[in-house]
Amino acid sequence: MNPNVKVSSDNNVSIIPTGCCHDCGGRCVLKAHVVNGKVIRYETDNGEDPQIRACLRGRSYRQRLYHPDRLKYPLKRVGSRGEGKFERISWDDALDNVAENLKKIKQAYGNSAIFLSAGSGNQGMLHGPFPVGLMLQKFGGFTRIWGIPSFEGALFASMATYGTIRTGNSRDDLLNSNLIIMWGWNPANTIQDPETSPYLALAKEKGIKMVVVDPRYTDTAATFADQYIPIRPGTDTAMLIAMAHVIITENLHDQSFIDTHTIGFETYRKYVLGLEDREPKTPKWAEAITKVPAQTIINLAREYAKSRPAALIAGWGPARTSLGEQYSRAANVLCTITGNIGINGGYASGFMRAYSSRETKFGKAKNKGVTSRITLDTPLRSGNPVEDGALPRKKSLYKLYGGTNPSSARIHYSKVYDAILRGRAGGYPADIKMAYVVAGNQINQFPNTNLGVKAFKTLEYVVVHEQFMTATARFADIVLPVNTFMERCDIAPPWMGSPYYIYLNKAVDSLYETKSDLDICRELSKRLGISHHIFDATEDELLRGIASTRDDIPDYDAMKRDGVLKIKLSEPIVSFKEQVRDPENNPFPTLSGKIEIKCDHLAEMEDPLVPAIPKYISHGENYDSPKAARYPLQLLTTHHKTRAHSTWYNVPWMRKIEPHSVWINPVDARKRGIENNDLVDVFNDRGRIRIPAYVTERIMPGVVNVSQGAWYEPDKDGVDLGGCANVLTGDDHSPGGSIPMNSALVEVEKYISK
Ligand SMILES: Nc1nc2c(c(=O)[nH]1)N[C@H]1C(S)=C(S)[C@@H](COP(=O)(O)OP(=O)(O)OC[C@H]3O[C@@H](n4cnc5c(=O)[nH]c(N)nc54)[C@H](O)[C@@H]3O)O[C@H]1N2
Ligand SMILES: Nc1nc2c(c(=O)[nH]1)N[C@H]1C(S)=C(S)[C@@H](COP(=O)(O)OP(=O)(O)OC[C@H]3O[C@@H](n4cnc5c(=O)[nH]c(N)nc54)[C@H](O)[C@@H]3O)O[C@H]1N2
Ligand code: SF4
Ligand SMILES: [Mo]
Repeated sequence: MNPNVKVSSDNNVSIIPTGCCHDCGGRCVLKAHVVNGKVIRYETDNGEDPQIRACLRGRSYRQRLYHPDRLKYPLKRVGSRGEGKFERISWDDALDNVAENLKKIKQAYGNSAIFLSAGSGNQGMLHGPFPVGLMLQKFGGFTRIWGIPSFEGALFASMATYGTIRTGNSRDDLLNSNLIIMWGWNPANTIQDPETSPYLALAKEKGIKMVVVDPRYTDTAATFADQYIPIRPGTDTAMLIAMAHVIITENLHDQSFIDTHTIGFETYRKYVLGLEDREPKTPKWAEAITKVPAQTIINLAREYAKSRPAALIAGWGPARTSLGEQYSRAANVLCTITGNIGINGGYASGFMRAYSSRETKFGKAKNKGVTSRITLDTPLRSGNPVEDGALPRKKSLYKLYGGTNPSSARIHYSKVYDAILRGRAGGYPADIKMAYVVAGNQINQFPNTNLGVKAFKTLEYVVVHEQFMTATARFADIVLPVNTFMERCDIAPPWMGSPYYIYLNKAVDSLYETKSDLDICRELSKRLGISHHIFDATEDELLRGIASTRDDIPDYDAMKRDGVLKIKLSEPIVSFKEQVRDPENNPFPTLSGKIEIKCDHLAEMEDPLVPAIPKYISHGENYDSPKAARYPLQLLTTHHKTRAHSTWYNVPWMRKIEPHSVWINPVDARKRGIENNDLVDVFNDRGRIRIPAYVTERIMPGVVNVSQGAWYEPDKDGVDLGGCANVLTGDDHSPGGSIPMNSALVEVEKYISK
């Protein structure tokens, strides 16, 4: 019998410590109660604090595991591409087909024609895209993306300002703050590590004031906030800069912190005060842009500067706007000039990683200072033969450890469809002929879905590893059915920075004919004539090997037995504590060794849209764009509490909790004759979706919200009856890489059936 299995008193039920690890803001403990090879219920962590308790998505996992629509057998396309007509075939035939087509494409066009669409569906360290990437690497390489939709703007800003992504504090440190500002951050829904909401609840009990700045009155605002400030999307940079104006003009900034730890304050001060452009960035100036009353801006600025230590947590949502990196830079600089960095209860914002358990012991040396000086002529190495030798992108912060995906062989996330359609002739580094999709729902989740449909129709070959017939799987030539984390073992690191690991023990045998991504690659690698020890080793040997690269996993077997390893910290993690306490011996890992309010590496990009200091520049589909005349509403495409992207959308319990809808303010609804629950069309030049309206004051006038992840289901006229937000989003990106998924202009009208 499996030594991990705990047998309960009635002797029929085995309780298997496993977990949940989609890309959902958490990674949580699930204890599967198994009877006769079937999960009959789940429990979660009832152990010692902090408990890593699963949310309702994890608790509903039986409905996903045993969903009648699980893909059961390999499928081969019989209709035209995207039509969704398939026939069942054997594994041998399916794998032969994939191997043959990989070889054919490689021979005809070279490896760069193979696009690996590696999604976020499995966050375990062994399964999911990892074995596929390795296999394709051994096969001669593949083309991939740069520009992570989650956080590319915040990542770029974090590297430019601090030279690192490790800028967060552990959540227990929130209790040391006098004020917590949650800016475009909604952890009551997006989790952001399972211990975040419990610590926010403790902070509230302790009487710590909390402020939320968001165009929506979120569940976080409703649950925790003492003050809620609605703001027009895409304009946060203006408010942050106006707060700096108040702080500087009222002499509330921390001059000695600035003198010791930063460079470039004077340049920023001149911009803020308008000494060069004759435009002082006053609260009144910002009020006209943001719709936040000047007095509210003044009060928040004073309160933040005077409440030290105070935590300004700048979420990634507002960085998913046009020029989103300016917002993150402006927030980082506000944390800096108030001296809220490197101290308990303060917060640096930035990328916000706290505990480093995602990084191996080998990776840790990276933060010790800049060691390599890469220039624009330095050929880069990556291990992926298609990328090897490529030069850095000029706008990649390439001198900073390649922290923002410097290779010019990659294609930006937003531009994959355009690259498929135009290839090298359009200036892209590859002519893509096939897509290898694993653990992702690209058609649904990449911006500009209708362009994606057009692009995918032109591909010669598409293979998809999936658990369900997603919008993307419908475009495949071959669909390979994959098992879930209940049906195999894996290790999951935490989301962002809580100190623990989850060990996911296999709870039941693989259902139907499903296999793991790793097992599929074992079979395919034989057919492709490639070898790597990973394809020969057992799952347990591989997981043991992964664990051995971490110095914070002392006992693999204990972790496997318990299903969770909670790492005890002697004190809260506070990023930059050493840099602030002893700057002589601990430079910041930037090029100057200081926090860069002004970053010369940005200036070298010679692009006015990425200035050396953070600036408010209205850009793209902002509220004041000429397009607003036709499409006057600003669309947000937030992360929905009942799903992780498109995952869980087909789980009935989750759909009941909060049906998919477009949030619209009563003022905007009334103008358009729309009442609550009316079926409405949300549209722009890129497409049209048809879903019910949720008429609510929880969203500010002028703004609507369609949470991302609902399944794309076009009717015969191309109207998406599923309500996929990306039918409406554009395929641009800013120079720093942020993807403007929250900067799309739309109109809404009541649907009247003909
Ligand atoms: N339930 C759930 N949790 C998740 C996920 C999920 O799909 N579902 N996905 C996970 C993943 S992969 C990621 S990357 C993270 C994403 O986490 P976030 O990016 O933080 O999540 P969002 O919901 O997109 O945005 C957070 C808040 O920002 C607000 N916002 C959007 N634009 C603006 C703006 O211009 N200004 C201001 N001030 N606020 C704005 C939104 O209204 C929203 O309340 O969440 C993770 N957690
Ligand atoms: N408009 C808009 N679009 C967005 C966002 C936004 O804020 N607005 N957010 C973006 C963000 S932050 C992210 S991270 C992306 C996420 O986008 P994706 O990475 O595409 O995430 P999902 O839609 O959840 O698709 C994951 C798929 O993986 C499958 N899967 C799960 N486990 C496994 C496995 O072990 N193996 C295999 N082969 N498949 C598995 C699931 O069934 C699911 O279909 O979406 C982005 N898209
Ligand atoms: S969906 Fe995420 S937060 Fe919810 S139980 Fe699963 S891992 Fe935890
Ligand atoms: Mo994400």
